[in-house]
Amino acid sequence: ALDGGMLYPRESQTREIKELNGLWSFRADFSRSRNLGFEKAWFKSPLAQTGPVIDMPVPASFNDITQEPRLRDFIGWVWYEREVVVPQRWLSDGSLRIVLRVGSAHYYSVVWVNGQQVTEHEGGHLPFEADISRVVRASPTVQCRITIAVNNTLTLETLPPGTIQYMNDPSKYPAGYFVQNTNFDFFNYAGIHRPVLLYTTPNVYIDDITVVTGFADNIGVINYQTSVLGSPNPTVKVTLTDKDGQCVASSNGVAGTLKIVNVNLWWPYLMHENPGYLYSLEVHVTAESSGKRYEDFYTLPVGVRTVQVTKTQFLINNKPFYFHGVNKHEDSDVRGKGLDWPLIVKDFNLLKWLGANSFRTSHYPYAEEILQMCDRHGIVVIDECPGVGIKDIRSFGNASLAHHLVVMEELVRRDKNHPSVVMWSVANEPAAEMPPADFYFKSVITHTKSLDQTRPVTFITDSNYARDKGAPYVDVICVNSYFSWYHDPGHLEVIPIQLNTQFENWYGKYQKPIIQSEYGADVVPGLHTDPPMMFTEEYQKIVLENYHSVFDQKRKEYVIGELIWNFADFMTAQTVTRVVGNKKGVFSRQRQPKAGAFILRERYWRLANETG
Ligand code: GCB
Repeated sequence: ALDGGMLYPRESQTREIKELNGLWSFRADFSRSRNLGFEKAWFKSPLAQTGPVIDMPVPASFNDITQEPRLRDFIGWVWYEREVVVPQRWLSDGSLRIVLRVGSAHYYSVVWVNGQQVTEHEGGHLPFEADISRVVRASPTVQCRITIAVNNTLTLETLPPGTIQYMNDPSKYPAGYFVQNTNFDFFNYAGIHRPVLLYTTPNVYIDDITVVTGFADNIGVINYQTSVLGSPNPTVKVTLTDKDGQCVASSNGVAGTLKIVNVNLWWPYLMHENPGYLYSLEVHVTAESSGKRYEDFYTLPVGVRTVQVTKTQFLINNKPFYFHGVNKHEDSDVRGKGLDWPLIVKDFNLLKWLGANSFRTSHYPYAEEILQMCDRHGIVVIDECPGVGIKDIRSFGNASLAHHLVVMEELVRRDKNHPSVVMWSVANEPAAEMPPADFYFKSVITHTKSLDQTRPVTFITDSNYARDKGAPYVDVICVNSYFSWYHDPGHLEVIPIQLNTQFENWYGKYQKPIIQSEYGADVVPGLHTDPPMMFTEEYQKIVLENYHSVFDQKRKEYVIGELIWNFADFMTAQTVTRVVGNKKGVFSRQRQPKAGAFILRERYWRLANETG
């Protein structure tokens, strides 16, 4: 079981936050062994004392910040460090916990405070934290030094998996070099990608909250469960307020049920005139512990909605929901995968402009800040774990599987309370035809369902329908296909028959609803030809139109969604098939529309009127 509930840090009457974003000192360990930092214990003294440092912004990927090719393509440990002043009242008040939290760092992290290791974490897309109260209080000064070493190496047992190759034939390579091979199509950006912060809680504190919602007629129901640590018998009070701040329900006890008369349900964007309705669930804990009185407050936004899958439909609040949306990446110029508010808000404005009601977090969990936006704006999310590129048979082994199960635990723990999240995706395009895929996906999907009984589970396949060994376990079939692109390049006329066959095969075998979870074509913005040729604006447009005509027939039967690949162009490794990245975006990497964006916009708004 995981340690702690990992509630998103929020300020309250009893909790404070201090952000540590901004400039950190930075050094990549270019030593031959790639291990000099550990050999010389760089965490023990200020980083600038053990060698040269450069400025590195946090959050951001480090890769595109400098002009150094060797840093862009670096594989191994990089070291981040900064000092922080811990407020005197935090230090002197022994009834407070001081917690250091990292939103995410890719891929493996070790964290020290004042030279003492406080935690380590595997996985590039989920948060981790450490109670550092004791370490900072032991220090004679209010200054404290935080050191984070991050390693981006991917192996057969990481998620996503990868392999390292050493090119060392001296007749070919004067210096020799390492390559990080992966089976996924995006650049392996690395560094501290999400906010780092300190926050406080009282010693008796709300560690976790889980809500499960439902409704009958106009009565909404919220079943809540809290976990309070630091006291064996806390008093828990829960109050629910609506958007206007009116208290609409309350309850006592660590677990309970709240009933809301005339409930405002949480609805997706364009399905209702008031999408993304959120209540505020305030948890108030009081307790006596060793003669002292403790009090903690935490407020969780809660949307009341249900999700259900039938043979042919995806139901939200008992109404058929059709996914007309996109696949995204956390990716942009300069900052790579670093969280960036202007970019986040721009992307939501573009989603709304498109009339998109949903996206998939291809191919890893996105920042919590993004899911909170989805909750508020009614953008429906298929929440994908970093199980992308599981292609090598050795990545189906026991160690890989065990880690995959833990990642699903971390993901469900983090995202279980988001109304926008309606389905988990445990993988993208694995080698699902290999014999071990059966046991592997059965295990991961069963485990995910045991962690969350309220949401359907899927993975995204590009395997043959007759040989896919994971498909029997999913609730919704999600299929990627690139007709007239990777197959029959240039032959737009093949799309209708091939897509039709794809749908009939999958539905015929499984009688489960289907989402077209990827389709698309690369466009170098501004390239035009007639007749349409690959990589032009015209070609993408016709690929889309041909796919859409088949979707329109099949959505009346069992196709429940279409997600374009991709929302925007994004960076990849350098290969012969990519021209400075993948160009299948309907927006450029700078978020300007290509011709395909206008096709989608017209379609999505029409679909919203027909299906919403
Ligand atoms: C896929 C992958 C996606 C790629 C895309 C492409 O099937 O899931 O990660 O970027 O195809 O453009 O090749």
